[in-house]
Amino acid sequence: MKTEDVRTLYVYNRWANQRIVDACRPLDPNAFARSMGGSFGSIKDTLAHIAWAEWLWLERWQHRSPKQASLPDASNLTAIARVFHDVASSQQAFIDELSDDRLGERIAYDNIKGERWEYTLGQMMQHVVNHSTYHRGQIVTLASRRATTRLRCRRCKLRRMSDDPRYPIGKFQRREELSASERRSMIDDIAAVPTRMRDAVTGLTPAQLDTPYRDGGWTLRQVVHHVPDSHLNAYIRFKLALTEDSPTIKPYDEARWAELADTHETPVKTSLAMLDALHDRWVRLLKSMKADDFQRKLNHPEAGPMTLDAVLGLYAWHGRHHVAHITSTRERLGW
Ligand code: NI
Repeated sequence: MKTEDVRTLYVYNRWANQRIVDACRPLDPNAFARSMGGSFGSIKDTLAHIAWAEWLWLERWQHRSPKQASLPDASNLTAIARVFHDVASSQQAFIDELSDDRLGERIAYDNIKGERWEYTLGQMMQHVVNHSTYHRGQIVTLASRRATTRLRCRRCKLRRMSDDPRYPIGKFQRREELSASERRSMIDDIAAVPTRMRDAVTGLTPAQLDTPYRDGGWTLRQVVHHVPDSHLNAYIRFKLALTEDSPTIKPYDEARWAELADTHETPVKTSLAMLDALHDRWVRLLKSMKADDFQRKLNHPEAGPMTLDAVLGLYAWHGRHHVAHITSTRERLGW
């Protein structure tokens, strides 16, 4: 961690806090303070917790260990917004005096319970932003549970992302050519799917797996089995396009596949094992491809000609999309 990184991180943090405070302004005070489950229950208390934690850590950076476990006044948005403003000014003054050496300095403090802890200043400063990001995410979840308390955040598309349960991460945006770093990050997304899917279903009971992710939608079990169905096709499409000249690929009827008996009868763990094995080979193949290979095309009878960059983007989105069906259902139902 360098001073420059800290500066960038806190510019982002200030911007994100401001966005979330602004997004709360149109909420009526009842919706703002209503308890809806989650760590702190209401949007107000979650927001107050973020502001309090930023204040508390700022104190600790300066070798103080306050024991105050909440804000003195968190009665309304104006009071909380004032704390954000004051803390951000003091953080900025602190950051202006910062040096790379100081970031490595170890600071001991007593937490609220009086226990002694010690971290480097750099670790503490990074922690604060992580912590605020985590709870800002909770506020978005709380707000999206109630259509009337929807947060509007055009820049991060939060509103659109939480609007339609069919598209928890938004719709796929097709692009025919990707940069090398975009490809790397999409290949990483594909490589992560088996683990993310396993984490997403861990601890679910058979009855929970048989719950649809939305009214009239697939059950969570069908979602899990659909992903290897789809990704087996994807793997074959890549191999066809890499070995033939603009091959026409075979679409499949995903809805009818998801109704076949194996979808209902196969344990989820079988599909997780399929994903492990399939993604292992698929990711090796993707990592072996040169930039030119990603411009090879296949012909989709419905979508038309597509580059392998576009197909890569589609499946990087697709894995995240279906994992989010499960994680958003768990969040919504408090599982
Ligand atoms: Ni799908």
